[in-house]
Amino acid sequence: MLKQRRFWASAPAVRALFVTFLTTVFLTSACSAPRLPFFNDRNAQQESVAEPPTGPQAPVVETVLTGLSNPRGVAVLPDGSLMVAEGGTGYNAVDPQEWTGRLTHFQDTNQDGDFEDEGERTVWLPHLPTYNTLQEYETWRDEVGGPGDLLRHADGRLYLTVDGGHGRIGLYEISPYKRMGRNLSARGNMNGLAFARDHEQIYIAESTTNALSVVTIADAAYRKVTQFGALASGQQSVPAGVAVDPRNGDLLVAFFSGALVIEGEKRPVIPGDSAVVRVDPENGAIRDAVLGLTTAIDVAVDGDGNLYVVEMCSGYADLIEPSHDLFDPDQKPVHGGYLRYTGRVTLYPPPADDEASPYQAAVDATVLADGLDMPTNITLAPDGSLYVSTGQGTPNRPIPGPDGPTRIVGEVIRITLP
Ligand SMILES: [Ca+2]
Ligand SMILES: [Ca+2]
Ligand SMILES: [Ca+2]
Repeated sequence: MLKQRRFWASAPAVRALFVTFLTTVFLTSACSAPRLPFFNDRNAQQESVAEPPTGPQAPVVETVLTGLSNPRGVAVLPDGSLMVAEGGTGYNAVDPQEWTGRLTHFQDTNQDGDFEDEGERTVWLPHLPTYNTLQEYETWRDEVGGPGDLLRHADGRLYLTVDGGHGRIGLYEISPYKRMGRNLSARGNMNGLAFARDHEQIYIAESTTNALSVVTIADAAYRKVTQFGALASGQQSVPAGVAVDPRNGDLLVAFFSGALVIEGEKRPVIPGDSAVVRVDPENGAIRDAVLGLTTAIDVAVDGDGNLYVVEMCSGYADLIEPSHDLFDPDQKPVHGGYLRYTGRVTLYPPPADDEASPYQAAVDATVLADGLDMPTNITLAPDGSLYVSTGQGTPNRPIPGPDGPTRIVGEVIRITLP
């Protein structure tokens, strides 16, 4: 399948790539000519790397934002502009004015396909909490907490989860005038959010309590929908993402899965034990939807019931001591707990009926993008494209990359399906 191609989204560049691609296919198939370089347009050459798609039916994967610090929730506004929550650097300063979690509006005002021009980035909330679990909870992994998932209501208000560690937790309502308002819930870590179909309630994946809950926007009334049990190897389920099936209101929940210690060895991940389940919002009944996943961290469902699943990585590597200096740019490149550049986005068609057996990732997954560096969140835009946040971890920390040492950088990619 398609490897990630990285280039700035610009309409001329996309057209150039497509024309070049068609020309290449035509020449190679019709003329038996020597294989041409895939990108022979100067601009395309500069703006792209990696492998060409496998055919005209392959999805297009573009980097639309780079240089971010732990991008998480993305909301696509009706005008096509983006609101992006960033978890920040993870440096938990004593002075809140130095906190780097934030919420930013990205607007391509000159319509040249990027968000790089003057006035195209407006920071709404600049100093939101940020911390690293390695330092606060000694997890032996490089994991940044802060602003997390983000939803935009039909009335223009935004809902943002913030996990700032130790007591700094909330599901905040933000007005269209950039004001942070009510905190609708402070119950444990709320990794994933989804609106009910009528936008009157918000479903919450609570990773620390292994629960799925719902809060009513009008009065902040709280109800637990269901409680999740242990997974295949006995580890916690850690629900990380939630989506509502627009056809019937079912809830799809991604179980990231928890860490285990087996015979004295710390294992942040048991590959294949992660899953996506389908939950009845009325009675909390749980059915398996996809099994055999690894670190499923978010889900989305489209109007036809197609299920999109984000897996953060395929395994673990290089656990780090809690004394490790994450902010030293001269450290030796290490993965830091999770295997970098092994995340992916996969697609599963709607199940045939209520009795259908669950999908098995190893045989049923259609890979839309892989080799991603620690993706965390997915948003299905009104036009059907998918926005995925990548680059979890301490920004600028040296890590092993696919082509040698590199550094962590937060990005948002867009996947456009054929
Ligand atoms: Ca622009
Ligand atoms: Ca520009
Ligand atoms: Ca989400």
